[in-house]
Amino acid sequence: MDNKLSIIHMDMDAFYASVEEMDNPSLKGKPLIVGNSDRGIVTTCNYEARKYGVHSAMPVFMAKKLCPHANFVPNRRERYLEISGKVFEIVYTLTEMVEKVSIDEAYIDISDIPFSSLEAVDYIRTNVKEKIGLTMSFGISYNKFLAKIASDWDKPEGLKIITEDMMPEILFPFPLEKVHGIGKKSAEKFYKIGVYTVKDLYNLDEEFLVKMLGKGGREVYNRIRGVDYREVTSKRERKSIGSERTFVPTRDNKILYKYLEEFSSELSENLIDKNLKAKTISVKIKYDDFTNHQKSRTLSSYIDKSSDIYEISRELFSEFNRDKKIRLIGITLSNLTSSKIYQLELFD
Ligand code: TTP
Ligand code: MG
Repeated sequence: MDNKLSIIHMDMDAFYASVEEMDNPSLKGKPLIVGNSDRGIVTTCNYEARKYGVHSAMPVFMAKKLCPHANFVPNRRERYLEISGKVFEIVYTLTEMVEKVSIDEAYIDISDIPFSSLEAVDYIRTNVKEKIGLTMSFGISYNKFLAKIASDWDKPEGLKIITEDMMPEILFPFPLEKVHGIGKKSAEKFYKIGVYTVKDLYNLDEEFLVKMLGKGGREVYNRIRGVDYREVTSKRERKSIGSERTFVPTRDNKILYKYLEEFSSELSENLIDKNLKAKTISVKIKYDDFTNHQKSRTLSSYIDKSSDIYEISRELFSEFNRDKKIRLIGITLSNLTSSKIYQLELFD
């Protein structure tokens, strides 16, 4: 597949309602509406209830009018958070490049991992279904805006890929509010001048959009032409594992290599124990004068073997200036990924 299709948007299907059905299977097969009390609003509903026109943010009393025979259950936010955590744990075993947008939604950038978007989607979908029991939808594209549009394409259990050659026509039928950067208020301004869909918007020039939307107009102009430079930003700290030791300052390579060898085998065991592999190796040293120095290398493939770690850390170590004695040496492995995904049969 096209290498550039490295952005995935994932979104759980009818999230709160699906958790309620999972915890209480007798709710399945009938309209289900989740929301607090009669005076509250609907947080979500299952797909059966959507057929009656019920949707998120609608007052519960109105949902009752539209679909009186539905089951109504109150929100259990703690439970949804717990399940959300489990879903994201699975996603994080694939890559750290995950930008969580809400309790059930995230962008994933797979350009750093040796899998295609389709393989990544299959891995997440299969694991979430088997280990948790929920379904989700995915969009794949070459930027965030289009990946998000795609994940909503054929929910539930959807998968849609938007490629460059589909642009811009694929967006033309959409209502304006679908475009990131156009809220309800701005949409209404456009309706007044007869602009209802992305197609109508497409015919307007950039300066006019700036006049209507302010600075954001330029971004909207680009976005509907398939240009969106926003990056997937992971808030999660990068995981790493490491070993280091401080000792009587020395220049003796025999001692220093011995440490590297020891750490390599320690770290390799640690990786294998945790079902992880690493892609980045760093060697750090502290000289006798207490200055710290570090050399790193990111490999083209993931490793977990002691001999590989040792060989690369020796190479990195040889790059240090050796005029001074060394009082600390250590190896750190980062850019970790779950080695379990290597065993997974991605496609039958
Ligand atoms: P959504 O992903 O918007 O909706 P959903 O997962 O229920 O359904 P879909 O299959 O269309 O994705 O929101 C995720 C959860 O967030 C939803 O289950 C309930 C909650 N939520 C609210 O509490 N208030 C709201 O207004 C919306 C839209 C969602
Ligand atoms: Mg959802």
